[in-house]
Amino acid sequence: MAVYVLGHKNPDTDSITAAIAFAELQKKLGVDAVPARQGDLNPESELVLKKFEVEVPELVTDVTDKQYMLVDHSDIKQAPDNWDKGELLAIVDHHKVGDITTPNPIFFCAMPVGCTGTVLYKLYVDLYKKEIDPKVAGLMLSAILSDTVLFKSATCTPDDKAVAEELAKIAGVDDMMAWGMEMAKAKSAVEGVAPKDLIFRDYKDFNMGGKTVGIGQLELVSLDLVANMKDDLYEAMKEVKEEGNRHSVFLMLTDIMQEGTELMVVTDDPSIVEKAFGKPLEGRSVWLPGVMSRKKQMVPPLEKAFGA
Ligand SMILES: [Mn+2]
Repeated sequence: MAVYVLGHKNPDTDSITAAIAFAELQKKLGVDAVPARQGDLNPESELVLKKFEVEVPELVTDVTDKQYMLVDHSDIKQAPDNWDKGELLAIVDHHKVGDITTPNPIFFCAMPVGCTGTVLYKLYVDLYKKEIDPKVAGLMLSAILSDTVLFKSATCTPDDKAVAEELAKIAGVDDMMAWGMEMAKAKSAVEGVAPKDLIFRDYKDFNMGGKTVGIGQLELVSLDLVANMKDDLYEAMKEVKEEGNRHSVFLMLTDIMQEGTELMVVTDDPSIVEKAFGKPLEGRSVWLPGVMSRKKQMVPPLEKAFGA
């Protein structure tokens, strides 16, 4: 029976490539593993798969009666539909431990590093002593560059950098920073994309103190790229909030060159912003210098503010 390997909903490059890389590792261990994705590829992931000539994983959004493994998440809100009606065999992650549980013991490996790709490298090399195929190494390297925002994110650790250098050698990527910039430009492509699609491009729902809180993020080489789209984005955020019965919707407009985030906010409780970030909302947004990571600089202070 095939074992599906899945990243989170609204997949980013790490979720797509980690599914492929972990499935490849499982195959080397004799498991009939199939990489899958829970949604469409973003422009950056498309570029990455094209560059390393790797096929797009198949779409799987429901795991009823399936055996499966998760990468890059362990939160129910980001997991496939009917996650509890299939058999979960493994989780490889680099986030806080989520709310998924299992009736049986499983393989569970999470590390506080910048990318699932870094954890997978350690599984390949340290735990299972398997070779990484050059194409797969290229995917894992790309995920590290993406998740750590070219090593600038607060989530980036010395391990991520060291592993990226090893992977670049295996993949034959001579100038990884140049490749990272090429990816960042693809990630920044916003022109002609519907506002709601931009919100959902890299979006996660969280349960904070019993309330549904959505956080989207656009990583941009310049905020100028969205300067004349903010009205439309704001309207779309209001729709997203209504449709999903959400308490709040946050959109991080992250400037990776200036290294900060303009946080746009639609919420039932505007005071939550000052509670979380020590700075009040000015109109519909607030500028947060130095903030680039949703996982490390957005989710923890918001969870605290929501009393989750
Ligand atoms: Mn990740």
